[in-house]
Amino acid sequence: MVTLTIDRKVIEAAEGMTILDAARSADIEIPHLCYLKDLNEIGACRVCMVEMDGASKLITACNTIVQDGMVIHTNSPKVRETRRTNVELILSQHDCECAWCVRSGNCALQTLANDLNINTLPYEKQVKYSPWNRFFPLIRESNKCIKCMRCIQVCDKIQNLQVWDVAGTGSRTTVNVSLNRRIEEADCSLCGQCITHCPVGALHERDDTQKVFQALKDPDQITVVQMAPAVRAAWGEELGLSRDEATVERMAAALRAIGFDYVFDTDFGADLTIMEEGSELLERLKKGDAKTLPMFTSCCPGWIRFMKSQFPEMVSHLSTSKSPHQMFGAVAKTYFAQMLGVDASRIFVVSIMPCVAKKSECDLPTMDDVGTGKDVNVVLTTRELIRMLRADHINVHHLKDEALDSPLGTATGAGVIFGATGGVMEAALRSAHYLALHENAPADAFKAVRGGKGWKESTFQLGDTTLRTAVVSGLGNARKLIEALKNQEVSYDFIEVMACPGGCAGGGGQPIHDGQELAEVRSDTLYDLDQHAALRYSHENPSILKLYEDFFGEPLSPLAEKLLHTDHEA
Ligand code: HC1
Ligand code: SF4
Repeated sequence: MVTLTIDRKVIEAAEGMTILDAARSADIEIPHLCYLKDLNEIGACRVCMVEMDGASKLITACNTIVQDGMVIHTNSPKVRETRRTNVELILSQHDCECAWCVRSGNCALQTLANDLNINTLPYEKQVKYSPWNRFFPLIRESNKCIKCMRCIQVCDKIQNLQVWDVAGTGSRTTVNVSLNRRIEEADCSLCGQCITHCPVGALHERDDTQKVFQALKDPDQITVVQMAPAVRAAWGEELGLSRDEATVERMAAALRAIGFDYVFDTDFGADLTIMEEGSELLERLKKGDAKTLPMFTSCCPGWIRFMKSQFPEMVSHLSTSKSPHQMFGAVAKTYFAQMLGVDASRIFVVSIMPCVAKKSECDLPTMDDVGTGKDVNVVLTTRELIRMLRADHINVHHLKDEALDSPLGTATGAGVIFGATGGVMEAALRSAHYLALHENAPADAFKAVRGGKGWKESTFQLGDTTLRTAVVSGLGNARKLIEALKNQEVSYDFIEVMACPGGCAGGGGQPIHDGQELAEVRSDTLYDLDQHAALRYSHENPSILKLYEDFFGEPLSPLAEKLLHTDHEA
């Protein structure tokens, strides 16, 4: 331990700690902007400057290690003046158009400028505008970029994709797509982690809310909305709802208040995915073909984009099962349209997802199996849902819980846990056990696959078959796993991959809490919902059983292959 003094307070701090962390442990918050623990500790923004007795210059608190006897001042006149100048300089390169910025009210720079009472700029503005394809699901606003480097670091260190880099020199230094590429050429997975790690509004998803408002006011359209598993664990965060208040039933009431005709659940699609993917796994295991084993899950479009661009030779290992929300779209426009007695073209499907990559997934030419143009019309992120609720002045605090619609709103706990890393694997194992042995294992028998660790292995016995599984989240971990597989250092039968660290709970479309990772907390909510669910096995979902009885026949039937599976190589 070392002893130092910060703002006249004597503090004991562990060796190796930064001044910023040591101060925090004593409830002294040093303002900062670019800093992200363990990811970006480069002192680029110079906002965390502090004064140290005996030093001629101010030092950065985020990356200076504590030493015995240090005397630090976090708010001396010199510190205050320098901090203010540094923030003013950053503001001089930022467009400061807060009125229509998606991060207004949730922007670290806005908060800082307000806290420092900056109300005029003594510097000439030098804002850089770069062209960008506004149709791409991920938008970069160079005029808002503050060069904190967080996007570069998260893409590089966590996702191992190197989409972003520093461009230009001197006062023209900025961040843009690396290697002078356009974003469409950069192998971006669209995981959206750069968005959730950006402290300002320099990165955001394409806003598709107006397309949904258009459909809602069209009397010929029957609007059907589905919400992803992970959305239910996060939608209340920015609306001031506690975890207990932010129920899926209250979300249903909110979606009806917006004007949707039918409120359904992607968890239903997740249960359906399990039926198809579980059956597919058993088929592949029976065949034992090295071209398709191990089998990788296919519900994360960020991961699919990564696999196609980084390891195209491995694409045959992906499950052909579509992702749950795409299965849902195809079912809504066939089975459900038939139930209503309407043409598929009248059904407008909106998916509320924690995800940016799903915006591109629903646009794929292969995601039009019904022939209406798109099986899912629009994907909105959790953040866009919140913006729609705000735009409609819906006070969610006054809403009462409402049941979801039937039949595509009926789901099991197995569907709910899809939103957490390991959840797809666990749900699949619950049903694969039943499909293989015609009896249920206890619902928690496979919980060894849970947990936020980047790469987790487990082995299970399904009758005579030993199943070796792995679960990874984060694309850097996925790359390591594939390389280990190729080098024959590891061997598995079934692998779950989610692009975002922690799975969809930590998705790139989720509400942003600067510097906080909430995937684990949100996953706890999902596991809790599963624990208390009336049904916990996808194969026991009565609506799914009826769907097979009345429409698909059985998993992997020709109609199921047509509507619920896809060719990733097409
Ligand atoms: Fe996901 Fe999925 S779990 S991919 O992470 O398989 O987005 O939540 O909706 O489709 O069900 C996301 C979440 C989501 C799909 C499901
Ligand atoms: Fe989207 Fe989930 Fe994949 Fe992230 S982990 S890219 S949120 S599907």
